[in-house]
Amino acid sequence: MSRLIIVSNRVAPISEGGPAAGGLAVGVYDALKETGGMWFGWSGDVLSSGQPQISVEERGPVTFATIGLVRRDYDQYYRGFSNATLWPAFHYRADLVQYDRHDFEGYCRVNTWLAQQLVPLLRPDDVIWVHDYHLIPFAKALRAAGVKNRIGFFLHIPFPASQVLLAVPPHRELVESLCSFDLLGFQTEPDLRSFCDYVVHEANGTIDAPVNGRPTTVHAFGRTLHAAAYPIGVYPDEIAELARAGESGKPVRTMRATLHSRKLIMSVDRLDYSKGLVERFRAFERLLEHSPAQRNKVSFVQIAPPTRADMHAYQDIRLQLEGESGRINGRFAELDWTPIRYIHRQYERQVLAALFRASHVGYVTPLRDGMNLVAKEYVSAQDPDDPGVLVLSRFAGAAQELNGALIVNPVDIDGMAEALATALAMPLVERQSRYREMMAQLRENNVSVWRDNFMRDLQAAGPVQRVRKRAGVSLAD
Ligand code: ADQ
Repeated sequence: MSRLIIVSNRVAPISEGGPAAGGLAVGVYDALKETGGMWFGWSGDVLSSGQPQISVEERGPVTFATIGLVRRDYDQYYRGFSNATLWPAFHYRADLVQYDRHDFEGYCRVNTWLAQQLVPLLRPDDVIWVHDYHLIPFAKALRAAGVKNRIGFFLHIPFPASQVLLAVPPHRELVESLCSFDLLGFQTEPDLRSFCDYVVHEANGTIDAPVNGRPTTVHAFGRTLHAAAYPIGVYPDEIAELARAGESGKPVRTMRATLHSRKLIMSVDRLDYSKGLVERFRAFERLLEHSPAQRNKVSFVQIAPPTRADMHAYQDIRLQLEGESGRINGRFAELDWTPIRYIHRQYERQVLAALFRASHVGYVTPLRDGMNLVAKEYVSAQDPDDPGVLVLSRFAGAAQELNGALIVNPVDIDGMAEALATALAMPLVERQSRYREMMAQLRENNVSVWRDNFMRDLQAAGPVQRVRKRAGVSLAD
């Protein structure tokens, strides 16, 4: 049987049940621990001297193959092009895009180098699944090294509309590189449409209409490949079990004791400007402003561990949030009540699940998000007899599936404050029916379904075909 080789920028140091602030790590690990296979990528170490060496470690059914990065590579590939150019552009923040040609060269160089490190570990029938925006040129680099295996790519973040992608100077090279994969996976249909739109209108390619739910066939840059939407899921029943088990644990008991029967609004995100935290804080403030009856009756807990803390845009958002939470608490707090509890820590998955279950509202309002697993985890963790309500941004990929949520526009502060009020007052029968609808959807499209659908289509996609055009006819060789 073929081995599954997962390649991602960061190979998560995941211990079973431990904290993992990052959706890719959670989704990929859940998918891989069932099938077994190898997970290859950056160890997270940055070396100030010496040559990085691969370390290979077996942990149960998964082999972890990791390697460090030298400082220059980290700066250009990771901090530079991946996170100062691609991340803001793909989250529609063209205003935050920084571009340096040398960083793009470094990004391509590191992709080539990582691909060369992987080659000796590969077997001829391995199936290779590459993840996320750090590794767009990876298949092209593997092909240049002679690798003939099937190679798929899944983008965890949004794929932007063409006009936004054009803000990234080497947009054409990026899309051309994507076309070296055999199968491209996106989180949602709108992301897939944006990609196809670029292919047709900016790259002179063509798209065949999809047949019977099979992936779309794309012809571009002299290649034929396939593309489809594969919304990533969670294991809802596993999360429900974790939440039940964690309910009697100390963190939740302490939280309940300090709430004194007040209602709880709960948010958990990596601290990132794409997550809409400032707007979210202001909408909670608007709720308190317009509904005096809610004062001292509701607390908002925001858990947001800092990430990419060595980048300016992340330092800025952190300062801004500290200012906002201080200002709002100063305005409304009383001797026995702090309206916003803003916490920078990571928590174990069980503790988070139990906190979700103990809360009345899951408040998930990113400005843009590929999927947002927190929204799915929140619903999964609820008590079926007394479920909380999910308030969800229409710009999270999850909003395409979770019809039972109260859908909001994250820049509409009044609209979000109204949704919070509606959620806090929602009758039990309505909460239960919304919960049941969402839970059914989460069970139907869990993380195994995501993995199996992608793998089925990758196996069927076959190795990438080079297409020669002769007298208007495409011939595959
Ligand atoms: P992220 O942007 O990291 O993921 P998300 O999907 O919400 O966003 O996943 C975050 C994960 O980290 C969740 O599983 C959450 O429970 C966990 N987490 C967050 N804060 C934590 C904390 N304080 N302690 C412990 N765990 C914490 C990227 C994309 C998303 C996409 C995922 C998966 O940006 O859009 O949904 O990949 O594809």
